[in-house]
Amino acid sequence: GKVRAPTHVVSTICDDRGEEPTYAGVNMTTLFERDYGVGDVLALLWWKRSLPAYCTKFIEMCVMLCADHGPCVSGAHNTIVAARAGKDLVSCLTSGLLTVGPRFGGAVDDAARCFKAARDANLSPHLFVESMKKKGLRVPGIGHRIKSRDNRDSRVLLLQQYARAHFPQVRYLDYAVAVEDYTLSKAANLVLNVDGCIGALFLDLLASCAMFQAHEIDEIVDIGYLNGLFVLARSIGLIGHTFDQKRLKQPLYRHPWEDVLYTKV
Ligand code: Q5B
Repeated sequence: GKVRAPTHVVSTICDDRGEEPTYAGVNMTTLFERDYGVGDVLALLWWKRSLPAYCTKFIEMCVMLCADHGPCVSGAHNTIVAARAGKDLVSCLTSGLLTVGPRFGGAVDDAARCFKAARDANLSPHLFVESMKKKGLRVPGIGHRIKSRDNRDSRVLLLQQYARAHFPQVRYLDYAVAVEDYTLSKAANLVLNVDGCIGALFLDLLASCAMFQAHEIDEIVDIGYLNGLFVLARSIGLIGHTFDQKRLKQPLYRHPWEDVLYTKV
């Protein structure tokens, strides 16, 4: 009988063997016939399904709003230093991307995990924050270096406005905002930040768009898809910073002595 030779790779998202490549079964011609955008392509390649338009528009909003946040943030700074050291595009990009983590841009998954666990367990925002404090942990998705109660992050406001107008429900966002109410009573910069807002709203999207089963939502949160949104978005800005530095022919960066405290302690 027929014996299938064992394969070394299993792949389920994209097939390039036919006349046209397909993303989760949708060929290139169809993408354009249906006027699909980047949000639709992301949904096909990340979740192997088409999502309703309000979801793909939200995904595109996340990508647009997180594309850059100036030259002073960790990622852009690393990219700029690498570009000024004469490195190639991929090195400059990855130098910046390597700073994405629990403090900078990479708190989206942990925010989603924490808000989901706390909200699903009916833990009050007060108890949730205090339980994190007892464990010596910062609340992911809360806090910002320059944003505060009196200097709100317009990205967070825009995402909230959109979700409140278009999502069937926003129970995780409401929970995150209640957490923020409590943390703001402690310090003015403990706002719901862009990572936390995307984390909470993605939980709302997954829970209410009727395209994911409960075990799939758990898997998405567990695997950690959502930092991918920040990485994808910020790559646009980091590539921009690389070209900016090269176009401006900026010299090798050296940090000024006077900005370093040289001490033996
Ligand atoms: N405290 C973001 O801290 C930052 C606390 C907290 C409880 C918290 C901090 C934090 C969680 C991780 C997170 C995403 C490091 C941020 C982003 C993208 C960005 C970036 C940009 C872009 C800022 C002072 C006191 C201490 C702390 C307490 C601080 N955060 N307590 N839960 N979450 N957040 N990251 O200002 O008693 O004095 O020891 O880790 O969500 O990355 O634009 O810059 O688009 O590029 O440096 O927006 O909040 O404050 O470290 O001096 O702490 O507040 O324990 O208390 P700061 P620190 P105490 S969005």
